Formats: sequence, structure tokens, C-alpha cells
Amino acid sequence: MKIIRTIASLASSLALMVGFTISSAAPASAVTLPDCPSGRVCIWDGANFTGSELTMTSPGTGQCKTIPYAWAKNMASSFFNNTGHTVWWYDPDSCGGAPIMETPNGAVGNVGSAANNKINSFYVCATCQ
Ligand SMILES: [Ca+2]
Repeated sequence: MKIIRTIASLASSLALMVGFTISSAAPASAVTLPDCPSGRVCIWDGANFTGSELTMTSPGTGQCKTIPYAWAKNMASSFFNNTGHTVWWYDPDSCGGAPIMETPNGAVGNVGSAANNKINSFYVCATCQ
């Protein structure tokens, strides 16, 4: 009888372990990259590519571009730099002063507090890749 109770207890423990294993093996939520055509810079008002969006052509390497619309200035909370180059982001227009953020080619779902709602221009780096 004791052996049967021990086996039942082991089976119960095993079921709990299997249950835990199954629940912890659930697939992670897929990260969906935003749509931003090659050679462009896209910015979004909200984090994780939500809210108002502005898609801009790259000014070319070694060039600065000021956010061209008042509604999009001081707006970006996420962006996709799809220029193929590193981009430096600036608070002032015309890439004045020191950049507030530097990012390689790719998407950033949350620019962080240092750059949130502060981006007004960007520079496409010619020599850093
Ligand atoms: Ca914003």
C-alpha cells in the first residue's frame, strides 16, 4: 500500500513538473519589424512603431536632414533607420550640437528618455557603418 501511495505521489509530482515545463515552453511573442522601405528613415509618435508615422527619404551619407513637418518635430518615440548606415539623431534642427543618440541600421522600438520626443534632425554617417 505504501508503495502505491509513493508511486501516486511521484506521478503527481511528475505531472506538476511536466505542467511547469509545458507552460514555460510557450513560444515567445514574435517581434514584428515595422514597414520602412529600404533607404528610408521612418519615425513613429508612439513606442513600438505605433501612432503617427513619418517616412523620409535619406538625405544621403554625410548629409543632415531636418524633420520637414512641424507635427513630426519632437515626436519620435520609435524609429526604423533603414538607410544601411549609422544615423546620428539631434534635438536642434540642422543637426546642431552633439547628437542625442547614435544608432546603426535597424529598428528601435523605444528611443529611451534621453531622446524621447526630442528628435528634430538626423545625420546619415558616411564613415561609420
Ligand atoms: Ca512621441
